[in-house]
Formats: sequence, structure tokens, C-alpha cells
Amino acid sequence: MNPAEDRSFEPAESVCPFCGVGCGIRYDPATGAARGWAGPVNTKGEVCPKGVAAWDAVDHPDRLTAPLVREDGALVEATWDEALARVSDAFARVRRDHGPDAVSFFASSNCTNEENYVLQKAARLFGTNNVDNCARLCHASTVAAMADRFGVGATTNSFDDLTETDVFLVVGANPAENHPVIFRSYVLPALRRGAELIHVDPRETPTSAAATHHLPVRPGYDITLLNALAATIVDEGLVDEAFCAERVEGLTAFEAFAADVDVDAAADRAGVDPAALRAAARAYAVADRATILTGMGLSQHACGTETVHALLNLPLLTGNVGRRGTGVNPLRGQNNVQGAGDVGALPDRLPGGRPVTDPEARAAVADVWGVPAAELPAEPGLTEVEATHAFGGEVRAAFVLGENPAVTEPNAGRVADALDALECLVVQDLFRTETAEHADVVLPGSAWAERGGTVTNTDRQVLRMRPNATPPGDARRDLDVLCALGARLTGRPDAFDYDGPESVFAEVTAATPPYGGMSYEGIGTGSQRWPFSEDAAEGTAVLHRDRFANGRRRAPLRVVEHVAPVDAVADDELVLTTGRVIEQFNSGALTRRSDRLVRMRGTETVQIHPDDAAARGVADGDRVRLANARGVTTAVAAVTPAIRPGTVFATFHTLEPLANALTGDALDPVAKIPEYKHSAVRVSVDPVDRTPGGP
Ligand SMILES: Nc1nc2c(c(=O)[nH]1)N[C@H]1C(S)=C(S)[C@@H](COP(=O)(O)OP(=O)(O)OC[C@H]3O[C@@H](n4cnc5c(=O)[nH]c(N)nc54)[C@H](O)[C@@H]3O)O[C@H]1N2
Ligand SMILES: Nc1nc2c(c(=O)[nH]1)N[C@H]1C(S)=C(S)[C@@H](COP(=O)(O)OP(=O)(O)OC[C@H]3O[C@@H](n4cnc5c(=O)[nH]c(N)nc54)[C@H](O)[C@@H]3O)O[C@H]1N2
Ligand code: SF4
Ligand SMILES: [Mo]
Repeated sequence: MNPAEDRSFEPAESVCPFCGVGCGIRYDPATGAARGWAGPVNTKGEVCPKGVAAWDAVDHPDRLTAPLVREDGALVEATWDEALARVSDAFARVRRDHGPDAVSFFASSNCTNEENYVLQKAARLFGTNNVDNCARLCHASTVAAMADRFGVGATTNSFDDLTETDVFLVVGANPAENHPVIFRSYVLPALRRGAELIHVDPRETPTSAAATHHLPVRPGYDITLLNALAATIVDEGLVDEAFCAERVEGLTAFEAFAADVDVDAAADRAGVDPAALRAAARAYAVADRATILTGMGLSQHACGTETVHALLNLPLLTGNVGRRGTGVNPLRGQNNVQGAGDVGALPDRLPGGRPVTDPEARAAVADVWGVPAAELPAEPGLTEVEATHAFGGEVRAAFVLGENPAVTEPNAGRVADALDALECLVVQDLFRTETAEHADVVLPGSAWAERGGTVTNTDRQVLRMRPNATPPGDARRDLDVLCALGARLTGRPDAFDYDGPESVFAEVTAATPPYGGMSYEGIGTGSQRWPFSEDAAEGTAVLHRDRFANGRRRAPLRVVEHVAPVDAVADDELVLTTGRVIEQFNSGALTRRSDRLVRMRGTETVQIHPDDAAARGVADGDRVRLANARGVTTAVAAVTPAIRPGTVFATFHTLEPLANALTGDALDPVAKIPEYKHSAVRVSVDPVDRTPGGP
């Protein structure tokens, strides 16, 4: 059936379902594609190629149009009542036999604040804090380090004031491809007016193409590099003494540490030229306004939190926080990765970032929910990858909303076994994904264009989505499914009896202090930014002005030592690092289904340096085999000096190469983020002849 057959389409201002920039898009009947409208971020209606392609997934013949349940090993169509009863019976049985913590809920940074809020409420009223979202996989480490040092883990500044920046330090991020509208509409104009860009990345990317300084760091050695930058600043007398005297603690101890850093040797270990490193340190330190844009190259390491701690010393030493055009700005992943955490889809945090262990916070939330505080679980739950590691053991059933862990969690071989070890796996998605293939129940949800609700973008702006279409066939709006499920799982139908997303949002604002006072009407086709204040809307664009968000006047400097990467790399091995390209998005569930994007560029390649290729007899275009103890995958070699020697790069957007066949189980001890950016692999010409007609 063509899902478009019985549907109605009506253009209305909504938000792009992809990255955390939060561009305004809507359906365009004239072209049958999506197009931008002048939203609060893309103020001229500009979008990147993914924005235009967003409609293709909405109207795709692969859309799920009916619930599926597993019968005799196969997924077969069922009614909603059968499917929901299957879920509530299985979860009730697991809770009876093993307790509520034997069920785990994966929320979705691809879904709205309202949907995530309802899901975490359902999990907690079911009795468990086992609820997390894939913020865990992107910036959990950044959030942990920033919350520890600055009091809150979110962008310190807004895009608007980046146009006033003199120097951008972009570390482990590739905004030219992954946050294209920020890059083109905010960063590039500043560069055109004379600002400089320092890029720390083992590859030359379209971001480095705009850079004044490129430091091709050796993956896993960012702490060494960041310490060398800090040591240069101290050594060359570039510390902002006045700022440090007022706003910083621990300068003397840090200067003593810095004095012991041998900058030449450190640059060498980090794989960069010492003179280039010193020049970059100077440029950052002498700038009037320097800002940091940070991404996965820093955060996605088993030492991600420590690495971000090393980064945070730089703005403190140089007085680059609390003013326009400065700060530390993590470029967030999906369109609602910020909001999913804000509204409580985290195992240790209630809505508003308050710890589940805090009795006052539990009492406040219970009061909004109209339940006794004693009903809310008080122990932190399992994070996403921890939960997957417990599947079949401590965890017996899981609910996965809008995520595709079979492709995106590390060590895919182990993940596939874990998914099969569950007594009941429920997946709510748009498509029959690789994860859904392991499911016992599949619930057909709604795409971006089929819902109302709010999302919170990377600079803390809450934006409204509006329906442009009805869901296909028997698919339902995600919020309606989650409310129905919440009622069944908790036996508290009143707690999930809402009059649409606006009434959920009203409860979100009551339960989430930084959102207090916001409203649908107030947001309109603009935005409201948290921490929200009626009379100081502009004031919240720059955090930490006079005090840090924890109320303290000073933030500490911190001595951070190099942490050895978990995978030791043998002489004949290379380091695999992974990431993204502009035309594809994460597991590719949506973008691989767009002809518009697939035509633009293949992603089934692995970048390898000419020296490493020559040493292995690999020529450009050869099919190569990447292998380690965890798995094997193949890819087409792209032989290029754009990647540093000793390192290979693959995306994780495709099933071949399935990059996560090779990534490992190590987690950062604080933030529990996986190691996606440093895996030892052997690379060789693929011995299997795959040419058509070959053996
Ligand atoms: N086009 C597109 N845009 C996206 C996404 C997408 O899939 N496609 N996904 C969204 C999501 S969920 C997220 S979280 C963001 C992520 O956005 P980014 O943080 O930009 O993501 P990545 O491409 O994973 O990594 C950024 C860079 O880190 C570099 N890198 C690798 N290893 C290291 C290292 O050890 N040290 C350093 N310093 N750098 C290293 C890589 O070469 C890469 O260029 O993008 C969002 N936007
Ligand atoms: N090797 C490697 N692996 C990585 C990373 C890396 O850099 N390297 N990055 C990690 C990061 S930062 C992230 S965020 C994760 C992303 O991991 P995932 O969240 O698993 O990836 P997505 O492709 O965004 O998955 C989204 C799923 O949600 C569905 N979906 C989309 N919109 C909706 C909706 O509105 N409703 C419903 N019900 N479903 C919807 C899609 O069809 C898709 O199946 O991947 C991680 N994995
Ligand atoms: S920059 Fe991000 S939000 Fe904007 S159109 Fe592209 S993918 Fe969508
Ligand atoms: Mo992400």
C-alpha cells in the first residue's frame, strides 16, 4: 500500500527532524519535498540537504502502517489492542517475577519533549529509573564535566552571539557537515569578517577547509594536546589574571602543573607540529572573544569526561566565559537531544536535571503527578549501554522508542545477542529497522511531520512542531501511543489523560523548573530559551555572566592526566575512528530512504592514508577488510592524505561497513559514554572477489 493514499497533507511551520540546530521546515505541496521557513535559527529559511530530504521518509512506502507482534518466530500484523496488551502483559510478568528494574526504557532524542516526558513518567510510575536516551551516546561526558565545573551541562552561549566571536576553537567536531546551518549562517559570516578558526581533528574535513589552524590530533591524545595548549598559555604569560582573580580557583596549582608540561614532547605524542600548536594556543588566548565548539571527537571516548575537563581549563585561563561571543558550546546531536534530558529521560535525573536521589526533588515531581512521593524510585537506573549489557540478565524486557541500537550501539555482534536474550523487546519506530527485526512487538509511530509538540535545540531554544500530515494507515501519533501505554503499564489512566501535546507541555513547565513560565502561545513561531525568564529573555542567552549556574562566583581549574586508550594498538594495526557525512543521519533509517541523498554521495568507504594503504597493498577503490577480535566488516578504500597516518575513518550510517561491528564495550566511568573513536583494527585487501561474475 502506498501510505500516501488515504492521508491528508497541510503545510505548517515545524522543525527539521535531524540535527540539533533546529531549522524551521514544512511540507511544500509544490515540490512534494520539505522546505525551510524563516525560523528562529534559520532566519532566512535556509536548510541543508537533509532538511529538504526530510519529507521523503514521511511519505515512504516502507513506513510501518500497522502494529506487528511475533507469532511462531515471525512478525505478523495485529490490532493496537492486541499489541498494547502484549506489551503490558509481558512487562507486568517481568515486574512480578524480577521487579520493576528488570525493565528498561529507551527514550528518543528524535521525539518531542512531550513524548519523552510521558515516557519517563510511565517508567517511573511503573517503578524504575531505567530510562535513558541517546544523549548518553553523544555528549554525556560533556554534560557531566560542564555540570561539575560550571553547574550546568549545556551551551554557555547562543548562536546569535557567535557572530561576534574572534576565534573559534572547534575540537572533535565537523559543523560544516553535521551542523551545516550553524556553520554557514553563523560561523562563516564571522570568518568572512576576519575571525579565525582552529580545528582539532585527525582528518581534514570541510570544517578544516575554513580553518586558519588545523591540528590533526592522534585519536585518543586530546588530553595531551589540550594540556599542551594550556601550558603554552601559561608559559607565554597569556593567562587572563584579572578574570582568574575574580572567577577561577586553583590557578597556582594549575600553573605548577603546566610548568612541568614539555610542550614539544606533548605535541609530538599528540601527533601535531609544536609550532602549529603554539600558534593555535596564542590565537585562542589573545582573542578578545574566543568560543569553543565541541563534538564527538572529544566526548565519545572512554576518557571523554576527563578530556572535556582538560578542555574547560582553556576558557577559564583566558577569561572566555560569561560574555557574548565566548564560552563552551557542545554541538548537540538530534533535534531534541537537549530536551529529552531536560524533561527527565535520564536514569539519574528527574525533569529539570534534579537528581533522583534528592527527596525534595522527588516530592516536587510527585506533587505535580498527584502521586505519593514514596512511589517514585530513588536509586539511579541503568544508562543505555549498561542496560544493553544487562539484557538477558538483570534486564528482561525493554521498550525502545525511536532508536536503532542494533546499528548504533558499540560492539554490534554483542548487541544483537543481547536483543535476542530479552523475554520481550518492544520497538516503536517508523520503519522495520534492524532493531525491530529482534522485537516481539513493533508499534508504528509518527514522523516529524505528523505531530505537534516541542523540541529544544542545541542553544536551549524551545521550538514548536506542527502537524503537516496524518500518519499513514493505522500508524499513530507517538504521544497517543505512549499515553495509552503509560495508562496500561502503571494502572493510572488519570496520570496519562492529556488533551494533546499542549496540555502535556503545561505539565512539563510545572515539573521542569528551567522551563517554568513557557507556553505554546509564548513560543509561537519563535522560541523561548531556558532558563526561561519573562523579563530577561535576552539575559539567558549567555550563561555564567556574574556567577556560574551552580551559584558560585568561581569555577575550578583542574589538573587532568593522559588516559591510555582502552584498545592497545599493535604495530600492524590501525586506529579506527568513526563519524558522519553531511547527507546521512545516524543509522540512516530516514536518510538512506531518500533518493535525493543517496544519489549525492556513498558512505560505504573507509578513509585511509596513502602510506598505510601502500604498506598493505591497498589501492584507491579496492574493497578492504577491517577486522578485530569483536568483528569483521568490509568497505571501499578511499586513499587520501586528508586522514592522518595510522588512522582510518568510517561512517556508521550504513550496514556495510557496519562500523559498530568493530567498536568495543568500554564505557567512560563517569558518564558511561562508549568508546566510538578509538578501536584497534587490522586492514587488508578483502580476499573475497565480489566483482559480478567473479568466483
Ligand atoms: N550530517 C549529519 N549531521 C548530524 C548527524 C549525522 O549523523 N549526520 N548526527 C547528529 C548527531 S546525533 C550528533 S551527536 C552530531 C555529532 O557531530 P560531530 O561531533 O561533528 O560528529 P562526528 O562526525 O562523529 O565527529 C566529529 C569529528 O571528530 C573527529 N574525530 C574522530 N576521532 C577524534 C579524536 O580522537 N579526537 C578529535 N579531536 N577528533 C576526532 C572526526 O574525524 C570528525 O570529523 O551530529 C548531528 N548532526
Ligand atoms: N560508530 C559510531 N556509532 C555511533 C556514533 C558514532 O559517532 N560512531 N554516534 C552515536 C550517537 S552520537 C548517537 S546520537 C547514536 C544515534 O543512535 P540512534 O538514535 O539509534 O540513531 P538514529 O538513526 O537517530 O535512530 C533513530 C531511529 O528512530 C526512528 N525515528 C526517527 N524519528 C522518529 C519519530 O519521530 N518517532 C519514532 N517512533 N521513531 C523515529 C528512526 O526510524 C530510527 O530507526 O548513534 C551512536 N552511534
Ligand atoms: S542544519 Fe540540521 S536542522 Fe538544519 S536543515 Fe540541516 S539537518 Fe535540519
Ligand atoms: Mo548524537
